[in-house]
Amino acid sequence: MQKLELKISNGTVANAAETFSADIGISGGRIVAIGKQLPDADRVIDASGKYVLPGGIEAHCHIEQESSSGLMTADDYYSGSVSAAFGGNTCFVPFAAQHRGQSLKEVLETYHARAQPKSVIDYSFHLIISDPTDEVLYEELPRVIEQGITSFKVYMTYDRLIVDDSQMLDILTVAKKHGALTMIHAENNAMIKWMSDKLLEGGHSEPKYHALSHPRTAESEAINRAISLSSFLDTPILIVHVSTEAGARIIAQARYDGHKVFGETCPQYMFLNAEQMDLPGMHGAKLCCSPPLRDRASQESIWRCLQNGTFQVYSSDHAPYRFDDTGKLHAGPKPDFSRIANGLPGIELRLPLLFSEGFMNGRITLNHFVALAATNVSKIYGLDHCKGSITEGLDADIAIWDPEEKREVRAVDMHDNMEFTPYEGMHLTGWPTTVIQRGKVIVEDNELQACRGDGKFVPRKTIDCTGMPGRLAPELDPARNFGVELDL
Ligand code: DUC
Ligand code: ZN
Ligand code: ZN
Repeated sequence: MQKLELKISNGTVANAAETFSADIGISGGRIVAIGKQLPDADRVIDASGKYVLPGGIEAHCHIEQESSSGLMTADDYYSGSVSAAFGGNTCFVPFAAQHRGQSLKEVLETYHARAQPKSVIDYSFHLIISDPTDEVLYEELPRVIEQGITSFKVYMTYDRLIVDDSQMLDILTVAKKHGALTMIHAENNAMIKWMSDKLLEGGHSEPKYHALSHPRTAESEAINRAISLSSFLDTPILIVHVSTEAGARIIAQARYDGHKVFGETCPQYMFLNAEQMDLPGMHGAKLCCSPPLRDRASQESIWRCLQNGTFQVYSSDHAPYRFDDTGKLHAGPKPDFSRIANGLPGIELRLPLLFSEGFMNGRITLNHFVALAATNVSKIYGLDHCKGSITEGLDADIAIWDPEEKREVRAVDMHDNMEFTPYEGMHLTGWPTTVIQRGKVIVEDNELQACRGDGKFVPRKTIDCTGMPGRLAPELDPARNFGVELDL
């Protein structure tokens, strides 16, 4: 074997299924050898006492994205990707959001132009679809999927984004035909509006009432409906940012029943609760997100559902809005809760929180940590041909974690463009101290070693349903519907 470019020696390597002691040899940006007594290398990193893990893949974050009302997130592709890298990630999949009237071509040109010159880590996009015209559905979407953008997000709430059930069926049908995965923001729009009106009529306008205005049942009703629609067509969906036990139970039951349903949760639903929104003045706005924070019992159920596999994906839902008129308070200094920008920062802390409070505290194994950090996402979102595990032939995307490193979380130490973190003051044990992307060190000794634009767009594979359970609804199955073959 030729001389290696980089060797990581003496570490404990973990993938989603195994943990072992080995050195990793890297050349040409790929992992080329795993074992002992590897050849010499231009550079050797000694990982004694450390864990050598696949680089994290952040699958849900809002970067340099305008909301449907035109508000820009605080992070662009530079600050967002730098923050992700310091949190142990080597790849992320932010959203490219279609606003009504826009073509998908225009949307993707915009997001490629935003990401390509700035991102320090590899990236793809999920497409948000808010205007499923015939042109979008039958001309543009198939082309987008061919370009390797193989997942879409749709909203069941928000007036400028919502798709109705019939539009959802159309989108799911296209996704099924072309092998894409549909991600669903599941909340019942009417219930949220009704509750918001009642609360505001009653004079309850402070930020903490945002949590009440999104009832738990609004989430579980919409999850149930989304699963009914997708299982009717027998096409896979992923319910994003699940916050309630009721919602998680519906997902667990659907998986048990043999439907192609995946679930995602986020650190805010495990580490934070709505009581913390009861702050003086407008400070509770910092914790406004949708779905909202719930109570302590919900936090425990969400942890349990992460442990028991109901959720396969754990993402930050980083949606950074500063506590000023560029973000949270864009509608004025004292807006009612319904006009506060929704979303929390967390891209840098997603993995340190789970490593410390999940793995180090014994709630999940190291292998489960790796699955949630990278491997599950790589499989579900079609990245496993190049990323998501420490395997010969894959990209050398690696995070070296020091389990002895203890730090207090402070907003000033974060690398995003925010001035607060909801996790301020937490003491976490275990941090990613060296991060390597395609064989190049990008974070080391608390310093960024990567340049703007070092990250590359990664085309993703279509979803492979082989081995997944599921069946067509009888009404769509020619064997059971008088032989009717619908053109789906
Ligand atoms: N949905 C998200 O996915 N993120 C932030 C806010 C929202 O409604
Ligand atoms: Zn959402
Ligand atoms: Zn989100």
